[in-house]
Amino acid sequence: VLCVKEEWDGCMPVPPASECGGNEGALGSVDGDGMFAVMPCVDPTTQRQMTVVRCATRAQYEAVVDRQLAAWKQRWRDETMPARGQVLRVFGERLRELKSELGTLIALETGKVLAEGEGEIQEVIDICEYALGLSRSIAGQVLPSERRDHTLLEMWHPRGVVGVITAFNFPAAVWGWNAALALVTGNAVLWKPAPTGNLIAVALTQIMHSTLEELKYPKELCSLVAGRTPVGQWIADDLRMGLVSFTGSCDAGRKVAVAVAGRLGASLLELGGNNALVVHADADVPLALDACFFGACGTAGQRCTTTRRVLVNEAIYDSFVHALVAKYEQHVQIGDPLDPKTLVGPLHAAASVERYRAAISRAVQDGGTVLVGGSVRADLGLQFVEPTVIGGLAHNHALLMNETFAPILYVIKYATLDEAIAINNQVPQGLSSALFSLNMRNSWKWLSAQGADSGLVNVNVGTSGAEIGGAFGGEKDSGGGRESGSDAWKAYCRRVTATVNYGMELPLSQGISFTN
Ligand code: UN1
Repeated sequence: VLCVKEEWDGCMPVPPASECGGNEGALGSVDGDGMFAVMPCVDPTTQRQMTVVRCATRAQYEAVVDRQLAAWKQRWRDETMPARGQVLRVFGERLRELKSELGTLIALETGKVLAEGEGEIQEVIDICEYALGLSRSIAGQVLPSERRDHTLLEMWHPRGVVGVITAFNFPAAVWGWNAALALVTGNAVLWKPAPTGNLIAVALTQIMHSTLEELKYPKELCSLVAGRTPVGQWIADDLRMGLVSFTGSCDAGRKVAVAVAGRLGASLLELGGNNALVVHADADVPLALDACFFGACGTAGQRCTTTRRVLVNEAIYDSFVHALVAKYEQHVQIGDPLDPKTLVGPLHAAASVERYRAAISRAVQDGGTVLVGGSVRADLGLQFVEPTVIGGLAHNHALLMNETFAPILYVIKYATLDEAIAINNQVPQGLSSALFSLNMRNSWKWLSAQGADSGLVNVNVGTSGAEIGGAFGGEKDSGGGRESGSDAWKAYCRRVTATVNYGMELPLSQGISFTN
């Protein structure tokens, strides 16, 4: 299971801290053949250590990137786009065959429920198919030239190696969006997964390696370096990275952005959200209730698109909140993520449980009321918590301005749509927003420039669960990057503006005459 081990045979002595990608990592013995900096892979349901993954050392990292660059120049940069698309086609087919096994591995490693684990693999399959389509359709353009007998063109070329740093909560799909588009546009991909998402990363990388080798390409085109923050820093600081794509918290994203900008590099940031779902007086209430339930409880509240705030119009506030609480009471099924009946698995890490506990006790201290949930379910395991709804806090209370990555939903009462839009937009993040209304004026206003200021803006659809066909990403502290569909592929390319003169003269632009 240790891909690093496969590539780096033999014993590796413990490297000095400055050269090791596992700063907070345990030092462990692997197979009794030496000491390594390792990361434990822990099942969040039982806290059982399943295995360990060795952290890359600085020397290993350097060698991996060198080999990637060589493979890229030799076999990938100049390959045709339809041929690159075939790699994604075959890879996607393999994933289709293994969807249930890979979905189960995600559930085991992250605590996500089975249906969502499989859904994530489906998302990778979908983006592979999307990339296959792009491989026959990506187009530059021909622009009008002001000079006679000249053609003005725009073309898109690969950037080189794309560093992809992913978060624990979508340990497969986020890499999939990045890798599929980066590969089809002609880049090599270096993946640093979250320390709690290493197993699915190893599995996907091995499937990608066998696909590449079967199609006679070097496997180094898609490499994996496991590690903690130092490995992410090496990627951010590395001039050889044509693009750094980072998914994670706003705080970590800010550090990556500064490091990459410091070397004038390109970054693509997909950071936190603080997403509101607005239920207007003219809403289809059962629809809004379902959307709220999935948006707030799905993935145990650990999506960047999770519904964190529900703004309810004063005319229906009491009845809506009553129905929402009843829905939680009847349908929240917490338990083993591998049991198909479970809707809410454990939080992925012990630290998340602490953050959940701290947010709820602060809310209560400051006058909030727990309407449903609110407790850690120690009877089920150390990392199980109840999805929680809290009322009674001001819309600009610190807890509602920040993202707590746990299933806590705050309810807020508002009077007019303008007020709801203002509350929706007052937070620093701007990833996803949803309005439930059957009124055309309200809906279009919400979607307009006067409306929600996030990257994803929905009507009668919840905040989470975006399809791959649209561009995915947010504004403000959510990072500003766009991944997945639409023209997100452009981020993985360098743009070339080319002018070709097929005439006998050399006219200068702007009509300048440079003769005497
Ligand atoms: C994330 O949580 O980082 O829209 C991504 C969604 C998913 C992606 C979430 N398709 O909820």
